[in-house]
Amino acid sequence: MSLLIGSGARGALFGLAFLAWFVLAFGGEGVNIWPMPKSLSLGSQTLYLSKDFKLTTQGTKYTDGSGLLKEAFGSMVDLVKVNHILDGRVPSSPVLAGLSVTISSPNDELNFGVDESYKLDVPAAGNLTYARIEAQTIFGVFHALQTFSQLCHFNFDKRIVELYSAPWSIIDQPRFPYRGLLIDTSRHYLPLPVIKGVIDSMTYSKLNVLHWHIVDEQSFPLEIPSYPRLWSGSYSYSERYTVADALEIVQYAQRRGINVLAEIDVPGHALSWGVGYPALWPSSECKEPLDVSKKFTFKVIDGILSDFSKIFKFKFVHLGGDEVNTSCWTNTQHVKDWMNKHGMNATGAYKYFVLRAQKIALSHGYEVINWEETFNNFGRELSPKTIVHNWLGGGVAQEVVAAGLRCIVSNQDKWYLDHLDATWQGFYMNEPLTNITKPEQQKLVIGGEVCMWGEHIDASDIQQTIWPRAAAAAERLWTPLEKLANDPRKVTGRLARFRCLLNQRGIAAAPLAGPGRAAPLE
Ligand code: CP6
Repeated sequence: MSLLIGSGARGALFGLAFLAWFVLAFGGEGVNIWPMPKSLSLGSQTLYLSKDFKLTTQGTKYTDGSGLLKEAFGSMVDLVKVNHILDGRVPSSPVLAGLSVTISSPNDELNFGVDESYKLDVPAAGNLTYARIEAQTIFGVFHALQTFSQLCHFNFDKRIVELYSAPWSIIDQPRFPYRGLLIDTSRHYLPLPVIKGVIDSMTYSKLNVLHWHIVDEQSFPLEIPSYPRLWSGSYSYSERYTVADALEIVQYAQRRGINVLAEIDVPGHALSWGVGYPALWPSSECKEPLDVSKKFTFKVIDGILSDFSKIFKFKFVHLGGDEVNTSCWTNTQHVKDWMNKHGMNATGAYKYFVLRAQKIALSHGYEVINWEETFNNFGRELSPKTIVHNWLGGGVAQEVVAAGLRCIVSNQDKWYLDHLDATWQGFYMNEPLTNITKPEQQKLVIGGEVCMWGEHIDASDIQQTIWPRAAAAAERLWTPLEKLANDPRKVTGRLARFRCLLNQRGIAAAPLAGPGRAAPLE
């Protein structure tokens, strides 16, 4: 008898624990959208997509002259496998006939701060009705299509596309205008199809900036017509990008609502430039930072940024400026003489370099992003348009916005994907506005970026190293603060499902955690 009571109590305890896990993991919400929209309501009816699922447009302002809308709709239809529906299998009712799209701005130019908001309404009952998307721009429609695709799933048993929990009413917009992912093609070359795969995967979690860290000390893979020997610093003839390749990436990204931020990291991290132009090295004994004393150095930077301005149309360019070790300058006689002549110490020469490079970029119509050391050393002496890119662990964002400059957050302890021991929970919980309370200062934090440095990854494992952790950060950057979970366990089930979706779409996203249940409670 006592045994029985005991096991009954244990059973009840187990039941309670299971319930607690279930509520935490799934929140009872039944919504499988990642990242979570700003606001939504849902019902309980299942709809079926017509085998002849159609796109129609309302209003006359947006003409889709560039075919962007048609292309995005076609991609969405492919994702949800409308073409796999078997003839005669769609039930007679309730069938969704298609999507009706209204875009209020005729402009389809992508740049920073473009309106990405949308409304998505899916009706319930009725037959051959249309779901409705309303957006200011085509880029809002792109996000709406991604959300719509996540309401659908292919039923392999019946061979039809089901849409769950109609009617839906979703109002959505991003919390931050800058939601980035860094890739690094200097440490390991990444073939074009791999970069395109990364761009595809970014659209699924609504990231909108591909930060292309193209060149660094190890290799210079990009063709620069103004200085055609620069790409002599590539690893090999095949590990190169022509101007046409770079344009192809930029256009591929743009057509999916993603801007490409190009970087040259100067004056440190630029050793490979001197393979083709050894005059850029202070001496053959020490080859970086770039020789600050030569006019030629700045002529080359001017040539690169002039060529960039024809390829990279994003309003920002990244000029690096991190990890500058000036000992090569102070140990090289002609550089030392030059610094003496101009009354500069090593830090002064570093500042001179950063500010001069900024002026060159501004002259080509760019606004400049620099890694945070430039702010830590030179503060308000930087161009007031500078965006400071955080990466060190110290929480510099607070000081940057207090100085009136804009900031991008990439805290290496939280958002560096090359740190393999950084968990998705840590990615989810990294709050860009930590300790920033004044609304006018909050606005200066334009967003954040996860960084996939390339020293230890290449084409073989980049996707599984990026995902699903980048998706955790993507929700932090997209979803309003009050809708974000305060405990990552509350989103485990939804994120686990999203990463399965990535797998189904051909993205090699890694499992959330070790063996067994997707996320252990403790
Ligand atoms: N390359 C460049 C890097 C890093 C940075 N800049 C880096 C530094 C420390 C870590 C990871 C990456 N590999 N050009 C710093 C912005 Cl832990």
